[in-house]
Amino acid sequence: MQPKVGVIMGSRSDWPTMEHAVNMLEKLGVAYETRVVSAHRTPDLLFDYAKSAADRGLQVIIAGAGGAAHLPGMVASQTALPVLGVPVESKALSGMDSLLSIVQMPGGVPVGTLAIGKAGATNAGILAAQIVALQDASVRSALQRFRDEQTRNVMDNPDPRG
Ligand code: RP5
Repeated sequence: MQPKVGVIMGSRSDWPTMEHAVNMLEKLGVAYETRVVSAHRTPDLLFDYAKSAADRGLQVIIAGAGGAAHLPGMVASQTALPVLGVPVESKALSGMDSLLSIVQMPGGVPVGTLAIGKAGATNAGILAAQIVALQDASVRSALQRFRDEQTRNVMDNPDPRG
């Protein structure tokens, strides 16, 4: 299947976080591709990836990075596709560095920034699916089923003690 979502990250070390985005895309039946693309270690690859993304059929890019997390912003500078940024939890500053790097884009080049870590990656997967669902009825149905299941899980288990 032609990938509609690109899931990229600055390092293999980001995978334990970013796999949660991929897990959601799989659950929701969204075709995706995933790659390591580093803003500072492979800048030419970053430019090629971002510039060719729309022509290759991608509809949205999820970019995760930690520390001086310039990957999402640099990707956004090279494509008109929506870019969702996931701040990876860094060891030194618990992801606050990543969050502030990604969220503080100057007006004019937006990055939709998610929460630090697993929750952010999970929600990036869901948001990307919601974007794809605007033109894809089967993903729309999968999203509705996912929401119904979440609601049912809460309603069926009202006692917090288990
Ligand atoms: C960033 O530097 C990556 O996104 C990663 O979160 C962080 C550390 O990378 P490694 O040194 O673990 O490769 O570019």
